Amino acid sequence: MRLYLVMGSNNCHEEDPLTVLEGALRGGVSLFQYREKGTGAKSGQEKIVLGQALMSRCRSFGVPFVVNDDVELALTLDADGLHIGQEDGPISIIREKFAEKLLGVSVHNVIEAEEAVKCGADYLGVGPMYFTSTKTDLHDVKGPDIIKEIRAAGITLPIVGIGGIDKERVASVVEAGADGVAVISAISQAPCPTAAARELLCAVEKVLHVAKK
Ligand code: TZP
Ligand code: MG
Repeated sequence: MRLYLVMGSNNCHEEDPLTVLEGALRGGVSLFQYREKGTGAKSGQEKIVLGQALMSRCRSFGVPFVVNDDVELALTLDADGLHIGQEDGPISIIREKFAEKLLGVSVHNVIEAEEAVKCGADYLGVGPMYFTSTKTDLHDVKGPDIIKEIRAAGITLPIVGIGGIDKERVASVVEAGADGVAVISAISQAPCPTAAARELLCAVEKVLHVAKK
């Protein structure tokens, strides 16, 4: 959960998504989510074909490949998991369909976090940590304090913070109790995704190692 890359084709302006993903995997991304959403997003067969190609890159690095929202696509691709939001249907029903797979849930407060835990989520995505223009239907910015609140409520499930995170902001998110960070633009828009991933991972590990001492 240390460095989670979330990405679809429209998050990559300069390079093609496969090149960006490959670079990011080299830099140490530990989990990948295929989030094909928004303007110009692929659908149907094209979405499947890109998903297969991205998944095979992840497999060659031994990194789990998770699909955003799309239950059917996750089943078609035989992905390693699915990530859902609050609007994607009852978590417990989806949990049953993905009994053997990784299930991540986006949460925005303690109540949603507790519900996701109760329904058997494997990890929580918490955000938005900071303002971001990457997501159009953005919830209110919560800041890292929401992670502290979720931890204070006794939730021990793996957590990643998401939303507007760059290398300078990693420490505040991990210090608040996250196991790692999830990013889109900090890697997909970086001039060198490998270097960007390395720096983000380094920033996460720095906090975790300090915490262990
Ligand atoms: N969910 C909450 S914020 C966000 C998602 C998918 C977008 C994160 O993108 P970025 O570029 O890392 O701010
Ligand atoms: Mg969703």
